[in-house]
Amino acid sequence: MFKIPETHPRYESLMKREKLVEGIEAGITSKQGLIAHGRGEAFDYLIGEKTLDSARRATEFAASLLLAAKKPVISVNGNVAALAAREVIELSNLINAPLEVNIFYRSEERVRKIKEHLEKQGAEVEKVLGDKPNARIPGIEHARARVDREGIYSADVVLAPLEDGDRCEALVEMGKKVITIDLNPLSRTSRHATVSIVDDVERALKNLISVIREKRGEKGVELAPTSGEYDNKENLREVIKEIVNRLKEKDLI
Ligand code: PTJ
Repeated sequence: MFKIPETHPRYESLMKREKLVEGIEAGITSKQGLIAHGRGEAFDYLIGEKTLDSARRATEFAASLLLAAKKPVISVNGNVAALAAREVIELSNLINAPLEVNIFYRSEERVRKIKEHLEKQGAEVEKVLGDKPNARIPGIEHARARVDREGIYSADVVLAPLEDGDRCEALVEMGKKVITIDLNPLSRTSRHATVSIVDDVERALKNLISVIREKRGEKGVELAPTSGEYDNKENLREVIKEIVNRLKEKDLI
């Protein structure tokens, strides 16, 4: 790993790049993952590399959905495995949800390596699915359609960070609640999800974990709001407003 001085003003952002490069070298991240991350970085710059209030609201709702879920599943791709393995494992244990390795640029070798990486980081072997897909998401031609019948296929709530827009739509079409984490508020994924958290994947997962811990600790917490009580498109408009206001405050527009 290239040594980045901790005093560098963009230390955290540069370390994410290093993690992805390491992910590629370890065979868990796709090369295309770097391009996808670059797009994410551009949006992160616009939001100021910190969690917006709108993302906090989305996180609150996502936490309630996950706590009320009967069968939650967390989808893991090559970028998520490189950037936030520890966080997805912690969340999986917290809400008792399996992790399902599910990748767009699929190769069986990369699926195996991601699975092994998660297990090395502490995931329980029986909790990591995805290496033996035995069902398909209807209407999707690419590899992310291939899922586990006991995992994404039969889940009622799917947390899918850095998802593909068409599959997000197909999962919603199947009647599932889809929570996504995507720095791009304009992406098809963000627009189609039940709840979109517009934030960096590592920050968003850390926030989700702490909100779930807080809600668990609360007495008599209301656990089951329906998706009707949350307007995802309205929250995405708030994201854009927050970005614009931030740029105005900085006298950039
Ligand atoms: O491992 P694989 O084969 O499944 O491939 C994973 C990628 C991410 C390469 C694949 O799913 C892909 O091509 O994704 P897209 O369609 O480029 O979408 C990725 C989205 O994630 C973009 O909208 C980015 O803005 C967003 N994004 C990138 N990095 C981050 C992010 N969102 C949150 N946190 C990030 N660190």
